[in-house]
Amino acid sequence: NRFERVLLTGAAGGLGRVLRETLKPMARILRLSDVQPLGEAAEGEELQPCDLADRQAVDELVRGCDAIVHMGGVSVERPFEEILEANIKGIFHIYEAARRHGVRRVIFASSNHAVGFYPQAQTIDAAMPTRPDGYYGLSKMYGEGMASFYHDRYGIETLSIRIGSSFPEPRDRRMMHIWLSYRDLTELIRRGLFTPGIGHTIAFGLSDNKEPWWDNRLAAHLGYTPQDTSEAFRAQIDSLPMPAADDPTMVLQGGAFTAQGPFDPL
Ligand code: NAI
Ligand code: 15L
Repeated sequence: NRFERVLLTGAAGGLGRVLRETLKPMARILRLSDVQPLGEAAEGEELQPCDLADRQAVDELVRGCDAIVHMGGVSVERPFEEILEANIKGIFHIYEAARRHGVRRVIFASSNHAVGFYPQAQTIDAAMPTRPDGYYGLSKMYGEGMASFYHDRYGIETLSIRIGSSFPEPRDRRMMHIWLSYRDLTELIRRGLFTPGIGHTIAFGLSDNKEPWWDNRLAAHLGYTPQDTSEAFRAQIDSLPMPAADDPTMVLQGGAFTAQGPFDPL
């Protein structure tokens, strides 16, 4: 299974730099895009810098691609205006370009912050209402809404991955529950690209961690079975000082994001 040309946005970012390597077998050509420098094009790569807020530029970016792995955008909580440009306008531009150029499959990097206000004590699935924990989480909710609409209206299929914490290692107790290894992220994307008939599927992006907060049964048709687990890091995380019981990182699923803002520039 291989596409002719796959677009990877956010290719200069933390996950994009990893996926630039691991997605290679899934496409003859990977078209890499970001506003930050992308270095030199290797064999099988095309570089196309682009600001996601620029509709015309995104239209050009998507032309000729068979599938899109959309990782680009602001990846933390920021004032609304910044989120509006990169994330909200950005995802609109991506889907409009996909529609215009006949792209049939999108992977959307959603986030746990679309549901960040659920308590850590509650297990949730993808059918439960969103509970965004900021403008960033709201933009991911909007992105999932775009995916749903463009599927219902135009038949474009999307896997929205509500990524937990995808870094080389979990860094605190919260991340033990929601850590997603790079290997498991890559496999989830592969399933999202090549599983037939996914419509708009929302999957939680986590490895095989102990005591997960998320029930992925509604994404069972992907056949995703994580290979890694945060348990490998248990000893080092247990040795960290225990935060207070009411510390935001210990109460709500979105952790510290739930306690940010308000941003008040006026
Ligand atoms: P990152 O911040 O390292 O990478 C995002 C990239 O998007 C950056 O290289 C940035 O330059 C680019 N970007 C920002 N604004 C842009 C614009 N207007 N036009 C074009 N490019 C723009 O974030 P990371 O960790 O690599 O995350 C990738 C995606 O996954 C993001 O969408 C993030 O929201 C999502 N995600 C990541 C998680 C993680 O644990 N790493 C958790 C949940 C979601
Ligand atoms: C996210 O959505 C962010 O992009 C990432 O940087 C982490 O903060 C992650 O969530 C998390 O919740 O740990």
